[in-house]
Amino acid sequence: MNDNFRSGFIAIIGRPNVGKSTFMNHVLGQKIAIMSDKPQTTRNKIQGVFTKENAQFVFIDTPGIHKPKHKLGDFMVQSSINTLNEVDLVMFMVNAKEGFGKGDQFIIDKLQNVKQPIFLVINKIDEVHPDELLPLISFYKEKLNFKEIVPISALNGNNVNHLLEVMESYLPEGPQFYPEDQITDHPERFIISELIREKVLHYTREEVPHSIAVVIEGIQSDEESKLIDVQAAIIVERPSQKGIIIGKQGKMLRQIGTEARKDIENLLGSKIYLELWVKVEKDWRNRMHQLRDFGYNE
Ligand code: GDP
Ligand code: MG
Ligand code: K
Repeated sequence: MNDNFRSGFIAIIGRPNVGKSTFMNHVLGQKIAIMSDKPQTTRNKIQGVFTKENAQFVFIDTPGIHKPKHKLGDFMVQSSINTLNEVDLVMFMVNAKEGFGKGDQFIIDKLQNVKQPIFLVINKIDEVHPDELLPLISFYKEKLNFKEIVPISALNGNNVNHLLEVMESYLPEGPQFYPEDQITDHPERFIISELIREKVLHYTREEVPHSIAVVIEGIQSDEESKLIDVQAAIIVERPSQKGIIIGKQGKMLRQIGTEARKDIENLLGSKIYLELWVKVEKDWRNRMHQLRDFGYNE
């Protein structure tokens, strides 16, 4: 046994769309956290586990800290902040291309009280000229006492290995928490629901807001036919949204189903039969007592 093994929990925070999920996926090499060009796609925490010879990194992709607009927002912010007090390292990701915004300041204000080491990761460096990087680093140095500032491109992997090496040196000596081949501790049903949600958001564009949820109502696998049967409900707030998702003669829902099924089949490595339908649940975001049913069980 190796007695210099390091292990720890790393929270990834940052404004929506800075590239947190892309980073996770690059490190883990599989589509686990859901990527999208729309903000707030990732609402639950996803633990991705990366194991190398002498270390294990347990990443927590937080739902994002931002000024809440409704009760669900409050819940999400609080959940993210609580996470920061339980981890060994905080990775705050910003976008090299977009300027510093109120959203970043909000997060930095929250970080003032965090005792754990905080890394600033400047992502999307493939989108800026190298000369722009140094002024950016000086700017952020003034904002908070970051332990390290590391520029990367999560998309093409530039400098990601360096970041992992620096992170490793900050992890405490500790045990291997998870088996080597484990990359997520989330049940498949959560990942399936996120893959479906991603397709809904993608195909409906701006017409359907993030106020949708996908609930997996059942999964049965048939040993003989090697087919997995999944029943899922897409929850919307208004009948008009239901109409958009179903589309003309059900065309939109069929397209969402087909695309989601392909991703789920890739993930699980078996044939899927996906039954999808749409339900209207008025104002569900503000009904806290329902949150548990939708998987927000913090
Ligand atoms: P999250 O909301 O922070 O999880 O952000 P995502 O990982 O979903 O990324 C949002 C968008 O930014 C996606 O379209 C990504 O492809 C894109 N993106 C992420 N990282 C990079 C990067 O390093 N370079 C570029 N050019 N785009 C990136
Ligand atoms: Mg994300
Ligand atoms: K996103």
